[in-house]
Amino acid sequence: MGGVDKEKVQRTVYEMSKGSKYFENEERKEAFTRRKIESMRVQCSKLTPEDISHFQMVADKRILELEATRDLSRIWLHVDMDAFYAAVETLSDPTLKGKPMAVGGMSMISTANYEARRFGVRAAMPGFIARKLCPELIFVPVDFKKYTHYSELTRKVFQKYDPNFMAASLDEAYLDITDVCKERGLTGGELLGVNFILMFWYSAFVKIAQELRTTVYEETVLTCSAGVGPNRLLAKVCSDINKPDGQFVLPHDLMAVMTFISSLPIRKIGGIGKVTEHILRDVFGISTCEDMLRKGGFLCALFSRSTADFFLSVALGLGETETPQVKLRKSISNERTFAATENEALLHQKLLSSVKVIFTADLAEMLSADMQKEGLSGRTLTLKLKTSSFEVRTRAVTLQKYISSSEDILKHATKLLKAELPVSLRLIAICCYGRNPKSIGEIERDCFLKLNCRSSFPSKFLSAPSVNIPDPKPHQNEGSELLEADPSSMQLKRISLDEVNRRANTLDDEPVSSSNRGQQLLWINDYECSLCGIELRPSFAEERQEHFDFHLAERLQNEESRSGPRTPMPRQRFSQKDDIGSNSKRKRTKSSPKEKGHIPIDVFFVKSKQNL
Ligand code: DCP
Ligand code: MG
Repeated sequence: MGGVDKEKVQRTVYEMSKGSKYFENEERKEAFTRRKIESMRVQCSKLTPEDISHFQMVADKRILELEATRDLSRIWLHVDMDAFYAAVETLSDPTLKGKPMAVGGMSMISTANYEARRFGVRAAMPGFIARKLCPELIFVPVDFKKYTHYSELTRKVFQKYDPNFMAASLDEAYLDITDVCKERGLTGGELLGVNFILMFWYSAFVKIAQELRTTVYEETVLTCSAGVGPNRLLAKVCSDINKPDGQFVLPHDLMAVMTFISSLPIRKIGGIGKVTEHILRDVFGISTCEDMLRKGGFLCALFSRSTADFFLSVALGLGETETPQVKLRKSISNERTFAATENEALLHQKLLSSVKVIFTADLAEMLSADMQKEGLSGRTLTLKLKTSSFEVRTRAVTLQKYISSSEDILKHATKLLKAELPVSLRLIAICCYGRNPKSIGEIERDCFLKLNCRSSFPSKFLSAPSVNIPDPKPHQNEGSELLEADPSSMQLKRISLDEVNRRANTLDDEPVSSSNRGQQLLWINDYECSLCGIELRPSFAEERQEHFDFHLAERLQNEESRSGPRTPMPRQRFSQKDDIGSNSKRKRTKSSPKEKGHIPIDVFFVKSKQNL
């Protein structure tokens, strides 16, 4: 946000959080990123001129292949409510209008209104730091019922424009408005290459976005922002440009897209977070999408193919254009953050008694209400826990029967939670989903269902000719091996140590992490899990990682029950997590004796980044 004294904010956050677990965790992450940057710089310096020119050709070939998948036939609109929780609270209490306010409490705030953001107050910031930044800050407690009510009102409006709209959260949705445009006499094909029609089309999109925002306001008295583009990735970037209460429409034209994306700072792209931004900037000097295309050779040389593909495709402004086939949700989840307590005795008491209230009676009720409303029942229950030292643990159980009542959810979730005690927690999330296994044939068909619209790609974005380019060099050193899960078959397969090290050149907390390399095979239309049908959008990187871990654990669990003792995993691969605390060490090796068949997922989890 403009006008924020960033230095002052950083200083205050530093002073206020110094010595805290949060601070220690941030320091650990930063040290890891610094080491990664150092090691990648060394690898870069070892590239010979021949290597560089080879990988540049590889990158150029890949750019052309990716470009061939560009689809400009759909029109996507992304809508995001402005300061959602804060705006809803201001509707309930108009005296808050114009005053800096935050929703949440002293331990954590969920969001802040724009008045408070001018002081540097932002979502997921501890309230006591927010108060230091803005002493006048008013705190309002979170009230999910209100937000759900207003969310439903907005969704009724979205439905008029796209009955299959994709809700990304309570306050955010993607709408395919192609049909609305057709109904109003506009289609994608007739616009390409004809300037005056393009202008007409553009102004029609502007009108539709404006009309939708006005209707949302009429129905809710809340403002929202919208973005229109040829795919979901671009539509989302666009909706942020004129926030709050604004919109931005990107013309459906290749040159317009390339011009727009080229100068875009990489951090604006969903999926490129702080760590990735830092690494790309400090190792390669990349700060915009154009830089990313130009340095494509280095990206192909140092990252796995899927990671390099991710970078190149976002640099081209490519994104999802098809609505996932699944209309009915097969999973449902809920998550809640609360103040972590470090006092062991207090904590124990809290977990045994008040967690029952906070988590089960409350959270499980919400979950169950949603499930029953949507006619959903689930068989797999997953519990995600974040400890006070920010370690994330995932525990899951697959039940004999499908469940949907809060009593059943409560019963099984409590069992999972009990197996973790003693522990200091700051977040509990539960997710329940059913299974909808698909055959490989179906998955492949889904993947090829995409309609591709070929277009001539401007050669100025390439640095080498596209003729007779050889395939990438095979990787040397096929010698030593480690085990990893192949998500396409859910089988363990052998990979070379060199491959592990190469994959280590993916990033820390981003969706392009090394283990996501396999995950791409697992997500149909980059949205739906091919094994169980759970829907998770690409930006839910952490959740996807956990979901992948869950399937891996499930697979290993089945294998174990069939064939006796588990295949041992290389011990050193857990080294970084083991540093987190002796408590977690103890937990990792402990399976729940009560919940037969449940083994903590972390036991199986292999993170190749830890081999750096
Ligand atoms: N939210 C949360 N914790 C976060 C981020 C958001 O609980 N770390 C909640 C509060 C937000 C709502 O989700 O109001 C929507 O999130 P957004 O990121 O869209 O943020 P806002 O709608 O508050 O603000 P903006 O105007 O930037 O969209
Ligand atoms: Mg919002």
